[in-house]
Amino acid sequence: MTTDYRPMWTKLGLNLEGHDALLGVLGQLYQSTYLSQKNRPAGMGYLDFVMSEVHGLRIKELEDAKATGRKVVGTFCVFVPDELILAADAISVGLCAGAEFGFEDAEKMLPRNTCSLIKSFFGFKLNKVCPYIEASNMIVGETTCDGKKKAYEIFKGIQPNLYVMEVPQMKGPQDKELLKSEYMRFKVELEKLTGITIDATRLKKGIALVNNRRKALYRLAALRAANPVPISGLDALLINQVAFYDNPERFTESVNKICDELEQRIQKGEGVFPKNTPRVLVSGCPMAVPNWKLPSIIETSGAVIVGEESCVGERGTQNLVEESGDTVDALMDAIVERYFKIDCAIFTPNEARLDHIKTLAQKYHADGVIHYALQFCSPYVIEAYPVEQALIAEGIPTIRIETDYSQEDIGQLKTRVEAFIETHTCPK
Ligand code: BJ8
Repeated sequence: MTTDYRPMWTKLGLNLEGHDALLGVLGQLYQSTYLSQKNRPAGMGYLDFVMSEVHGLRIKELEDAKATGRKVVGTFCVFVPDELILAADAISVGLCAGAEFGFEDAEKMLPRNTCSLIKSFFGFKLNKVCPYIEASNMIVGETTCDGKKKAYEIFKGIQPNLYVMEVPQMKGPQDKELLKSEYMRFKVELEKLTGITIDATRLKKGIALVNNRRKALYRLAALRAANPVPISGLDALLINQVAFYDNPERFTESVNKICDELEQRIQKGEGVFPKNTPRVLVSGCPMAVPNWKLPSIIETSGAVIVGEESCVGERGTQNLVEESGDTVDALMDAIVERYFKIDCAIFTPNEARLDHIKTLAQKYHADGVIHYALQFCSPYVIEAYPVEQALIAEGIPTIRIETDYSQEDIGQLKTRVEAFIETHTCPK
């Protein structure tokens, strides 16, 4: 960053010392994890730029938009429909945090055995180091896992503009009705916040914007089926992570440019790793920036990641919203229809997720699946067993990994991942 953003950060109420420390760690980690990779597509330069300005230029864009009367809405879950936020001419930003920062403070309010993702956003808030939280006019929580649901009750005390949306836990007709009523309630809340009435024209525009972003991400995902793989799993993960922060039009255009380049690579038989490198699908909890620990271990252990069954990945982007409706009600139904299919582990039963994992493993020609769960995340830790059984039944090798945001288990994880790759994935 060349511009001095300190006055902006001070105005947002950030703790500059803590924020400097966080940016320092983030910069070093990015250097060692991302910039050290070989054969990266040239188009990743855009992502490098976005990351170098993630607390700078993007925040300035948000602040400039706010100065013209627009609002910023921060979210923690892919159940919160960006379509509605955009239809209200607001800006949506993902708030999930992926760094072990401020955990000591978080643990004064939360039990130690809370998942790292929750402790991280508490740590960021308590230490005032996240400009996205501080720039948000409204923050949306949801009743997904028990950890988040109960943590939001405490979070509300330090973040008064928190709004909580109810998310069903089953997939019956009454659950779909609940989701629709919650989306209608959210629509009213957004209208109150922005002073804009969400009509069918605005809603259609919001739907098209988000669908286009999804289509670009599907295009990217499909290209990873090639052998050799044209882009690393780390870079593909970063693209999926940045989707939550960036301007949707600019992001979509940049991803499509990267896809053009990847198509050329495939035509020329060029890959980021040699042909026949063992291929792995990662499945499980979402990975927020800068949680790159496991992907980095996998891709420095002789394998390439070819897909993510994750909310920062294909669980979050699968299925488009039907765009043909002409009334607010029809379009809201179409939104509900799409989001109701999300197969997060908070649902019971959750057979659809098992099918999705098998489909992705086949589609991307994965030699094995690494199931990733954050420690103390009951939904994903418990669902790891049925996932494992479903994959074994299909003859797909799998391993369960449970970890957190600390760096202490890197050596142990690397040993397990290397053994898995050596034993279960045979180069084709
Ligand atoms: S739709 S995965 S984004 S809830 S890791 S906080 S589940 S204890 S993040 Fe998620 Fe929405 Fe589901 Fe996706 Fe709880 Fe687990 Fe922590 Fe988690």
